[in-house]
Amino acid sequence: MSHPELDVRVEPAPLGLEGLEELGPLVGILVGSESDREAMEPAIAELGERGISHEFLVLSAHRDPRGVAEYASTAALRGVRVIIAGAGMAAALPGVVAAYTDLPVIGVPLTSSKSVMGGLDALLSIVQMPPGVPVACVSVNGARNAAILASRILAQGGGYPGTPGRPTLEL
Ligand code: RP5
Repeated sequence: MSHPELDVRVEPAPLGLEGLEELGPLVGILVGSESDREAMEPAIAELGERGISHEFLVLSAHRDPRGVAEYASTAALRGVRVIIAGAGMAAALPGVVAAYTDLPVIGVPLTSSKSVMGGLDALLSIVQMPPGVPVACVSVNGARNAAILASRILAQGGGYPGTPGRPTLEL
């Protein structure tokens, strides 16, 4: 709905769907801030060693909620099969991602230099998802375990043999 006299649009702009025709990697790694990058490098390294395709994006649930919604709601269409989301402090990112996708989401609570509880704050945030919106959670700064868990989820396949979209991985 719009109000021409005020020239104010009260409906949100549509989510961008650019790039949907391009096949994405199997695992999406998200972090809430550029300052989280170093803590998530073990996940990138682990997936790289296992030969599992992945992408890394900085997307904040609080500073760029529309970007998070766009990514999460289109990830499965691009072929992504598991999402790893690391965040510190209020650590809303894994939960918001899970709100927009049925893909398995693995949360990684991170220690932030600004954290008042050394990562316990992020841990409590990530594990306290409401019923119906699950997020798996590894240990504080457990990025490598998140990658290993993602690879084990992928190793289960996407359904019965021959199911369209089933990842053809040898792990
Ligand atoms: C969280 O706030 C991020 O995941 C990060 O761990 C923390 C601090 O972010 P910056 O202020 O360093 O960007 O949302």
